[in-house]
Amino acid sequence: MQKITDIEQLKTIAKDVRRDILSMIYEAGSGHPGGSLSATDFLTVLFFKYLNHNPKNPKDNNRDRFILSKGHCCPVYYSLLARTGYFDVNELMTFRKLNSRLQGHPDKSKFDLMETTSGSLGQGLSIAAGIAFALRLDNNPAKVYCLLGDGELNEGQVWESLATINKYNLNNLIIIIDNNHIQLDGTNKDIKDLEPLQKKFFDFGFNTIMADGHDMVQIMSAFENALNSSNEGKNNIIIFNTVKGKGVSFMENTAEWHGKAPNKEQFQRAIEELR
Ligand SMILES: Cc1ncc(C[n+]2csc(CCOP(=O)(O)OP(=O)(O)O)c2C)c(N)n1
Repeated sequence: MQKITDIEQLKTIAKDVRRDILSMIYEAGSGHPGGSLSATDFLTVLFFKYLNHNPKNPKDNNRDRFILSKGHCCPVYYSLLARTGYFDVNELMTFRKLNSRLQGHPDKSKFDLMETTSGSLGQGLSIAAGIAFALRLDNNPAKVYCLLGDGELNEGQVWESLATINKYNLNNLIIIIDNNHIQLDGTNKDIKDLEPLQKKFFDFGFNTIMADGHDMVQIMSAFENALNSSNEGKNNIIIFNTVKGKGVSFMENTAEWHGKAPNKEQFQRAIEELR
């Protein structure tokens, strides 16, 4: 796949992805806009610039693997799969419809180009660690990227995986946290505060990189930093500080838009803002 390195081009794609997210959720009448919009900028950079993948041969054994542990945010994932060429963009409008491949959470049994089914929070990192271990046993140099929500870190299984990744030094795995500070019905601070996150990850043996998840330059240097450090044999986590609902003024920084579809008027307003 041809990589895109131009920042203005990446910003334009991110806008298209945001419009896809809103259109899919509006058309379906349900879905999760908040955490999809917060992850749009850094995932656009990942899918178009850093991830080594081949949409023409999705199961290419040399592909980097991407695991969306916070599976409810699949609108951004589906949009990026379509826009990088895995399937037609028009298929996005079947999101959450009966018999569609694009279910409300990624379903590998319907869509075999995914690495795994996800949606039950806390499990994706264990799967990613297993894949990273297997790649290493096969002497396969591919990387594994795993995206978790910051609320998802409340799941104990995540911390078991971190201990395992540290024990086996699975430095071919790059963990990404979408640190938007809000989960389903409130802030992390009010629900189960895990700050200071960077210190906790450090104590678990990780090189932890922190960056603004909406600044393309910072996003790129975070990925470069993680890849260099991974090649030097360290375990890496990138914390992207983000805004839940980013790009749509009335969705920003609120739990209200974690998992709700806009009505017609709200949808039109949102699309207008993203023009
Ligand atoms: C095991 C499990 N418990 C509860 C849920 C319901 N749930 C879906 S999303 C969510 C909040 C996730 O918050 P966060 O990880 O911060 O996601 P983001 O803000 O990025 O959308 C919850 C509790 C779930 N999917 N899985």
